[in-house]
Amino acid sequence: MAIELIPTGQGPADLIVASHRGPFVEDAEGGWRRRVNGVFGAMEPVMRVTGGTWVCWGLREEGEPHSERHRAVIVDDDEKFRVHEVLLTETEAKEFYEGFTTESLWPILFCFPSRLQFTPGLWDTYRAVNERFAQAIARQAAPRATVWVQDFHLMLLPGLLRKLRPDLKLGFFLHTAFPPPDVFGILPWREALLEGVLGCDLVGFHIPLYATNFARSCGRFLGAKPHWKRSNLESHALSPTLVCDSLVHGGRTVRLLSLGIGASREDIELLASDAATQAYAADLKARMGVQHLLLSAERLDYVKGPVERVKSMEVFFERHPEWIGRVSLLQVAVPSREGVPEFERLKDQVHQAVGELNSRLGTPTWQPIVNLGKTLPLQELVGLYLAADVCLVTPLRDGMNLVAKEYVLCRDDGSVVLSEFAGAAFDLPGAVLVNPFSPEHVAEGIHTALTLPARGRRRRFRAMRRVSRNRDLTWWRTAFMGQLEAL
Ligand code: GDG
Repeated sequence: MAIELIPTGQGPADLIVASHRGPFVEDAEGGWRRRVNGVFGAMEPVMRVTGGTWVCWGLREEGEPHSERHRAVIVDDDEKFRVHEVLLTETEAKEFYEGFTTESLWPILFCFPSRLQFTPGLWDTYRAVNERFAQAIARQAAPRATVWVQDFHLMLLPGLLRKLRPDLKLGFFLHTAFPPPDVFGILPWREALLEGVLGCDLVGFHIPLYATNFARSCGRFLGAKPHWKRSNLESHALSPTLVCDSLVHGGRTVRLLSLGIGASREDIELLASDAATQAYAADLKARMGVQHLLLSAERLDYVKGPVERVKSMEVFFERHPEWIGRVSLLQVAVPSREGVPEFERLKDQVHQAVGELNSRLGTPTWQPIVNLGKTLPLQELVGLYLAADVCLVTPLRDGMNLVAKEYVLCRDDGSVVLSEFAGAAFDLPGAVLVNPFSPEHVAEGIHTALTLPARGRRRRFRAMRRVSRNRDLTWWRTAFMGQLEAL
């Protein structure tokens, strides 16, 4: 798909999607490429269908007279939607993104309080950026327009918008996990963040547990009144005993929705059925020269557990030496938050761990792990899905995890070894569930996946495929927007 962005005038929009950044990055030659990230990867196909205006942050050039930039997105010669950038200076962007959201919000939402850092002043930047978004949206939204806010970077935005434009219909979707109140409560700004989200009419989460945790925090810190129901969910590491579908706060009712995001089925299936992708996959499998290829693909991030996964591979080969020389893991680690010291250190740790394992067990013709520290074109990634016998998805915690769902959409057979702490574990019943904190447990999960009898494996795969096909991105968008419009 050829993408072009051209400057255009602003007009009132009936649908506005807001996220911290936009889906495209300009390259050195003035062309545009897609940003690799679960949120943008999901919302761009949504906007191609719905149209509307995507409000996000852009970087302000030195001395640039305007504080905002408005462009039309042309995909294959058709205008699909608009992108409206709120321009931040480099310092504002750094403090907002690498600062507050990365060092304070991210570790708390994923339950890693020991990684939390507080730098004085960053909260003020976070609030100021949310205010700038609110003003930009308030100016552009048509009367009674729908605004759909994405993710934790903009938690204050709904509350600010409700004050500026009470006529708007406001939805919010949290793409991350949401922790129990004991962990969320560590944030000194917990009340303001929750108040901000409760400015919405509808708040969406991937799974009921996150909605439950959010509602408990709203009850504890704001005195909001959640409406509880006993859950009839199957027993699972992520199943709460009580679920909440609405809460009352400040005289208003806010609906909560659990709606696991699905993969962009048309885009993925189209690439998987392409003869060039299939030829690439067959060639890759032959060149790797192993009986079974394992695949992991993710942004390089500690929540995805990349170092723990290398340890699990080591334990796997120690406990099952019969697989040495017959199994390799191809690990794609897309650079993420480059320049942030914590993430740079993680890259070094992964390289070191992979290097040590490869030099200890590898041979001139075989390596336990092949590590690719770059972004692949989507077609190549789909080629890897086709080539891999097992998809290894072992985040320590994950909101959903689309890689698992995309892998399943590409194939008729295969296995997914899946962390029981990824939202996807709730949606993919046929996966081999593992505890990613335990290398022994993951090692046994990999062995199980490789030795499942063919009939049982196909039955499990069919169960996952049914869910991934039926609850794809179109289903998710239609369900969320349908609920929001109905309020
Ligand atoms: C958040 C939450 C939640 C991966 N490698 C390459 C590549 N990818 C694409 C995949 C997939 C996406 O990136 C990653 O999806 P995740 O689900 O892992 O998303 P996160 O970035 O962690 O984002 C997550 C998600 O939001 C959606 O709500 O599931 O839990 O953390 O789509 O295809 N794409 C390309 N090259 C790669 O090498 N082109």
